[in-house]
Amino acid sequence: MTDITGIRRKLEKKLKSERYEHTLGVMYTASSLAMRYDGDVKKSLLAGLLHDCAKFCSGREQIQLCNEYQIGLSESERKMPALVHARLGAYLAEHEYHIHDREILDAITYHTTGRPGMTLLEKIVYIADYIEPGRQEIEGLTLVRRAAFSDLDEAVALSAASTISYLENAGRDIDPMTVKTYEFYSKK
Ligand code: DGI
Ligand code: FE
Ligand code: FE
Ligand code: FE
Repeated sequence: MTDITGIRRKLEKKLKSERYEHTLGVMYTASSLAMRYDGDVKKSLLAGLLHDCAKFCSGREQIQLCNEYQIGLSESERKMPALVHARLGAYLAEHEYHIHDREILDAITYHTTGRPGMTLLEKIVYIADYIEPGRQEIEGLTLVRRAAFSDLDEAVALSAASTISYLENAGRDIDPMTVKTYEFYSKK
């Protein structure tokens, strides 16, 4: 039996309060989406709770930890430290929080870039991260929130599109996987 309360206490200590609040928002939003789409509520809670568990330290420290734990990073991940917490998070979920469910670990791994052909749980966490109630109101958020509860794939396409235009405007590199996610879900 997984001790959700114990994991919550541990994360509350490790994460900054805003990050912890975001984590709870994603956890409850993910569970609501699971209710809507007949997903696994418990797995959604856990994946939401742990999705940003690697965000207790900076991108640079996350890369150091990856080296230490021999987590091989892709070229994109070395170039874009913002992506690293997803892969490191899945590792920590397994080795520090003792989650061995592959579906949950994959949902953590792909929560930032998404990927084509995501499982229901992967889509739930990807979208919950984007729409949770504490998220700053950005253009189009209302639309993604509405889509999330009527057409989950449409919501994935909208949120990937919005992430891409945000990164373009900010002049940041875009991971090829982020683009593949958009292409896959916008064609559906
Ligand atoms: O961890 P969160 O802030 O809750 O959200 P996230 O994991 O979805 O995204 C973390 C950051 O990564 C956010 O600033 C957006 C950014 N990001 C997402 N896709 C890409 C990306 N950054 C780069 N450089 N390239 C991407 O493709
Ligand atoms: Fe994240
Ligand atoms: Fe996200
Ligand atoms: Fe997040």
